[in-house]
Amino acid sequence: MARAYIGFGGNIGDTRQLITDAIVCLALRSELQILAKSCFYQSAPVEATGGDYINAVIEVETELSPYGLLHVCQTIEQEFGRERPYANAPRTLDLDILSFEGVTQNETELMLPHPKIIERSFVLLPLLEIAPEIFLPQWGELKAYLPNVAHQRIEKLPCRNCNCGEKDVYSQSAH
Ligand code: PH2
Ligand code: MG
Ligand code: MG
Repeated sequence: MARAYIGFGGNIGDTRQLITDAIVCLALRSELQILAKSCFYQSAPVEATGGDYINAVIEVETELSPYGLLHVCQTIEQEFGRERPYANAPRTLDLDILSFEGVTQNETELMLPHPKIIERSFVLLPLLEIAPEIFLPQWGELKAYLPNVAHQRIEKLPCRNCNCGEKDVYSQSAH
């Protein structure tokens, strides 16, 4: 079993609902278990156009390979109406594998860990919420990079009766 982190983002439509629904789709798959989910964050577009994004991060445990998990993520993006007219275009839903156990690879289709983790507050904040001590060999402790992204506008949204941030919230409902 491998531990992986997946980032969600979108800025078209009711993104909070879309991310919630996408997480339910993931939770229904027998090949992975959701261990933790961050709160939702509203963030200014980074190197992108359009309105504010909603972002979140989840922690999963899976028997899938990195490409198997990528396939699952891309299938869900398609199901939720993702279109790719140009790079970093506004989107309904983006799922990015942020890290996958100890895997390091530089392949165009799937770079691991995601090369921009440490440059983006919309990834670092939700990721550190559910994995405060996360350490990646390439960069060391990720919390050390927070000052570098402090200028990027981001706000943690109030929760609506969810258990976000708590561990193991989905493990029972996943079966
Ligand atoms: N995703 C991008 C580019 N820029 N900015 C924010 N705030 N949130 C995102 O999810 C995002 C972005 C490319 O995937
Ligand atoms: Mg992305
Ligand atoms: Mg993506």
